Amino acid sequence: MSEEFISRGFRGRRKPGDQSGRIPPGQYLERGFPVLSAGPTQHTPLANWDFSIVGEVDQPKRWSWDEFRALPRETVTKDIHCVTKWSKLDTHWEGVSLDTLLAQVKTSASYVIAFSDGGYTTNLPLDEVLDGQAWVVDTYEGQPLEPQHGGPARLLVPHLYFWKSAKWVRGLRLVDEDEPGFWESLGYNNHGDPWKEERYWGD
Ligand SMILES: Nc1nc2c(c(=O)[nH]1)N[C@H]1C(S)=C(S)[C@@H](COP(=O)(O)O)O[C@H]1N2
Ligand SMILES: [Mo]
Repeated sequence: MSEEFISRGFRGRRKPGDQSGRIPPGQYLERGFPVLSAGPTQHTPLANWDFSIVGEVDQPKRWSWDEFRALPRETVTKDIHCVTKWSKLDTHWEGVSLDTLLAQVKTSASYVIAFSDGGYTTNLPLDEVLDGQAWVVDTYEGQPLEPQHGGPARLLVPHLYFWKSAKWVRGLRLVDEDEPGFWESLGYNNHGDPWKEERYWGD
């Protein structure tokens, strides 16, 4: 056995806390937190803020800020991946699971259109936002989420590229037929799995 083989094998061994294997193809590790917004930062006063579930539902649902804050909360630690090629590891968030929110409606829909203050939208298959895959978060690293990062509340869908994590989110529209959101209609991939490099239309 050659020495080269032995040392390569040794170095390739995974240690706890090792970051190898956590950066999807084509991505680099970012330690800051870049701000990416297609339009101006939104500043909706909490008194005017609500979160609603509308569309293909038995009965639309609406939560005021206080009602939203009183819902069962979860703390999650997730890696996030932006299509502009940065990834951040172990980001800490708090908020309400979409399981909790969507449990309040009956629906036959298969897709979700998240909509935000400022007009941003993004589309997601319903079965990719259930079972602990998506949250409406209002706290980042223990602090209220800053407006530039989508505060008071944003969507967090960490298993897809970060454009699916709509900032300033105000609700979900449930639909039977999929329809492209803001970036999806401008050439970004409809699905956006970073591990499959689903960046652009046709990837
Ligand atoms: N409302 C809204 N949400 C948005 C965007 C946006 O322009 N408007 N940009 C998306 C993109 S492309 C990314 S990478 C992330 C960036 O979030 P950040 O600014 O907190 O890093 O927000 C996503 N959510
Ligand atoms: Mo992005």
